[in-house]
Amino acid sequence: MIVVDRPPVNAADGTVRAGILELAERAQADDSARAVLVACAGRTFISGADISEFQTGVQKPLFNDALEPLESCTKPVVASLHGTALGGGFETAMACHYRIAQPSARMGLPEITLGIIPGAGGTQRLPRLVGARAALEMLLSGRPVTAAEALEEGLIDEIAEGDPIETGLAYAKRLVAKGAPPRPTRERAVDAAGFDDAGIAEALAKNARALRGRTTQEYVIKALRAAVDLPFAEGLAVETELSNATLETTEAQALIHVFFAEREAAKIPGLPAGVKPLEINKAAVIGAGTMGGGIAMALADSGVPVVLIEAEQEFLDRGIAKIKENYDVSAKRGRFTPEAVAERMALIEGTLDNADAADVDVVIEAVFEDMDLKKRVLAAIDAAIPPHAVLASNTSSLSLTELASATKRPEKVVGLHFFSPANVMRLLEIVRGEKTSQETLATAQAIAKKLRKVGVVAADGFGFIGNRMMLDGQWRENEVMLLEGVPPERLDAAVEGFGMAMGPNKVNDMGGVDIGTKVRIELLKREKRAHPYHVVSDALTPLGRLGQKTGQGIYRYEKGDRTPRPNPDLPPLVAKLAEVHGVARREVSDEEIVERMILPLINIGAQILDEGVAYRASDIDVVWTSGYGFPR
Ligand code: T1G
Repeated sequence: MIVVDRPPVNAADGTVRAGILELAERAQADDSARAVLVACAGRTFISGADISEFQTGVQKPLFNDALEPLESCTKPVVASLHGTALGGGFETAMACHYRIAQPSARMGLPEITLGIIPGAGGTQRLPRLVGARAALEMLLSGRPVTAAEALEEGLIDEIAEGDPIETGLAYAKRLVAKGAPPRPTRERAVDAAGFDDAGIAEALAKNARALRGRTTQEYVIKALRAAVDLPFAEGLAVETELSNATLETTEAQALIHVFFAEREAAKIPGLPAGVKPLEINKAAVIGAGTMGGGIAMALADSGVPVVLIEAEQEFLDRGIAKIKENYDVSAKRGRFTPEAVAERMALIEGTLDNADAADVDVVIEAVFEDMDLKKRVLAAIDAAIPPHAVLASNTSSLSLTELASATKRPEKVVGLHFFSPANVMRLLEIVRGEKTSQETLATAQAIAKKLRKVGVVAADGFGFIGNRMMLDGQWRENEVMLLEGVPPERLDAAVEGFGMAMGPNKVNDMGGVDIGTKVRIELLKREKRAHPYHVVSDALTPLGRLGQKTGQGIYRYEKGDRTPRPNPDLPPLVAKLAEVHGVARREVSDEEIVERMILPLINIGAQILDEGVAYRASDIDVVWTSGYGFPR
């Protein structure tokens, strides 16, 4: 029996690999051993190679050296999977002769999400188990499969409920009893059906959105080609070469950085060990508009019952109808079954009465971005909810400390700044006011984890982290270049070419030009900014040119069509503003556009760090990669 026990996720570093190697050789040499079981203690089977080794240096023995004696063992070798058998963990399982799994187990090769390809035989053994075409799909998406899917595809031999070691032992004994032979995966043939140009093109198209601007997919295809064309040992050598090459890419270094940065962001410096987050069993959301509705959906998606509070029946009905419509659209796209939609809708209870929030653990206020209105709403709900409950505001620009002063529990007031659509966007900016307690911050991070979001803590300053960098950095320069005569199409195309999900002018029109203007009005009450500061957008708002929702903003839109089209009304307005603000028109290269859109993010980020608005530099990276479309 080889049992790996390296909490929290049995990541396989050099010590784990050395253990597997030693015990596999010992089992082979031990005549009393009739079979070998590979299993793990704790919450999961091996969840991959220890990724931190890619930053500190990979120790010996290498994975392939550790797996060789497992596969070549002359006794049946069984892997018993539970939790998440990923990357090197799943490769270990595929190097075993037989695999069983718990019903809740998931398994796969997510390496492409780290900018690398498997390096422990995954690209050579997986196609031998499921065929090259199916292997291509799994390697390009990086999506783990469930135990049920794995059984259907022949990746595992059995699903067994119970303790993974006991079920593994029982299975191994049954194999011995029926004289089952070793079954090295390497000796299987590769079914290459569908792994041709058309099949490859189809798989790439299917994953095009996630692989935009990426190169790792090319290495995946080369490795699979080697699996199809070459004997196992030669294919494995090709994989090793390609896998090492991916590790050298900036892409991999960036994605591995983001992997750890997202996990680091969840940690609150100086949080005393004894401080525990509150349990969140029920929530209330105030305001059933776009943000409030999305936040209610995010809570329901995570199984948290929600009381959705509105001021008027008409607004409440409209809000709940919009939630149902959004769920129905997702169901049509196959994301939810009708039963799942019904379950989620059943978790959302609409009301006009704050008293219905008498038993909640957290309230998230998402009403109109107005200080006085929010203060009134917070003061009213403060009186209706239990003393332990946390009071959060979804404000994107107002002083959290001032909002908290309207309540009798400022230590329990925190900013939970969601991004639209709130049930989709991964980022949750957690804003700490001057009186926000450590327990409340820990609770906010726990809420982020529960909603499967990435929580990043920001101090209560001008635009927190994300909006500050956007408004003072990228978008400010974007507007200056508009005044210099650069068409929005060129500005957006240049940064999208760099890798941004969407150019600032399209985002501005999509979110609503007036929203930005309102945010700036509130922000500029806190700090002054030198002009020209977003003068184009703030000239469009009073003209009612608010973007997609009014048919024109920066761009023009046909009725019912969200395609941005050149707007002939923009240049004359911009020319007048350029004159007013003394901005000369000039030639600007695409290279300069990218520099002026990206470099200010670094400068403002450095100021934010210097001022202590962010705990750490990597938090700023997480904000922009998970909330503002910066290419990971
Ligand atoms: N290496 C090192 N540390 C890891 C790790 C790993 N593979 N996986 C998790 N951790 C740390 C993580 O940083 C955090 O640390 C703690 O464990 C809990 O993680 C040869 C080359 C397994 C689904 O890509 O997807 O194998 O912050 O908060 O939400 O071909 O972690 O507490 O100090 O994420 O329950 C392939 C990566 C590697 C899987 C659990 N494997 N991990 O999620 O916990 S490349 C992966 C995950 C490879 C081979 C190649 C998730 C998880 P800390 P967590 P979780």
